[in-house]
Amino acid sequence: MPEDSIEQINFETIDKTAISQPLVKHMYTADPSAHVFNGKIYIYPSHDIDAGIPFNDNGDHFGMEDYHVFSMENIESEVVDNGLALHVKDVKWAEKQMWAPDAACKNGKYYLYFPAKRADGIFQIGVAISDSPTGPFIAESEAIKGSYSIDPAVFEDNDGKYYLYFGGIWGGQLQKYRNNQFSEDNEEPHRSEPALGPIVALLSDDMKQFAEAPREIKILDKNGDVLLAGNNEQRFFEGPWMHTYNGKYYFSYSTGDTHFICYAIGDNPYGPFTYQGRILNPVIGWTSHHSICEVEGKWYLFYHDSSLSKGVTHLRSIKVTEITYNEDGTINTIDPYGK
Ligand code: FUB
Repeated sequence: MPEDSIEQINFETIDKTAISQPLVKHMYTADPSAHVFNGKIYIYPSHDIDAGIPFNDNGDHFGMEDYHVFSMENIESEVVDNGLALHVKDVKWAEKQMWAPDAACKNGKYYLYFPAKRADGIFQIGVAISDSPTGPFIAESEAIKGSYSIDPAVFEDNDGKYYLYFGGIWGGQLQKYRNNQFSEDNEEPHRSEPALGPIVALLSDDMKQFAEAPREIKILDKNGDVLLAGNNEQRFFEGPWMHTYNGKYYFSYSTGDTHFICYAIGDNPYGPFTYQGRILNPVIGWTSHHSICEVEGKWYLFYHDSSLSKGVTHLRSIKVTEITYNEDGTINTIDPYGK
C-alpha cells in the first residue's frame, strides 16, 4: 500500500483485519532479519527514528543511527529488547544511515553485517563482532573491502560456506555500479534492457571480508530470459534474502516502487534464479522488507509495515506471519490485511 494511498486508509479497520500485529511497540523497527541460534529466535532489525530529515527519493529521511537486537524463546513468546547493540558513533568508517542489517553465527561468534553511509555519502557494508547474539558488537575499523550498496543478507549453505547477498537501487546506489566499479555517470538501465541484478559474494573463513569478487545474480522469467528493467512488478529493487527449501535455493526480494515481496528459485547460491511469484502483497508504507526463517518445523515471514505510525513511511514496525508451501514448492501469497 504505497504512500500516495495512505489518506484513504481507515487504520481502525486495518488493525482489525491485519494478519499480524507489531512485535515491538515501544520503538519503531524495520527490515527484520530473523535467525534461530541455539534454539532461540533472534531478530536483527533497523531502528527507525524521526531524524527530522525531509523526504526525498534517496531515502535520506531514513536517518537511523543504531541497532537493537530482539529475542524470542519461541514464536508465540514475549519479544525481548536486548538494548543497544551497535551505534554509528562507534563505527570509524561510517557517518550515518544505519540501514537494514543481518547477522550470522560461526564457531560461537556472532557477526552483524550492516550498511551505512561514509562521510562522502557512499554506502558500504561493514561487519561488527560479538561473543553474544545480542551484542554489544564491536565494528571492524574499515568497511568490507569491495562492498557497496545496501541490505546485506548472510546465508549459511549446508556445506558450511557463508555468502553475503546485497544491493538496492535508487537510494541504495546499486545503479551507480557496473562490474563492481562505481561511476557517477551510471544509471538504471533503460526499461527495455536487463534489470540490474542483486549481488552475492562468498565470505572469507574469518567472516570479515569477501573471498571472491562480488557477482551479479540473474533473475530469469519462465522462458529463461533475464527480467527487464521495465518489469518493475517483478525485477529486483532491494532487500535480498536467501533460504533453502527441499534442496532448492529460494532468492526473495522487494520490488521497491511496486511494493511486492517476490521470489525466484535456483539450484545453487549464485543462481540463476527463475521468477516464481509474490510472497507478500503491499504493506502500509512505501518500503517492504522481509526475511524467512524456519522455527520448529514451520516457516515464517518476518516483515514490516507502517500501521503503528499511521502510515509514516520511515517509522515502521516489525511483524511475523506463517508462510505455507504448495506441493510443487511454490509459496502461497500473503495478503497482509486479509482479503
Ligand atoms: O530501512 C532503510 C531501507 O528501507 C532498507 O535498507 C530498505 O530495504 C528499505 O526497507
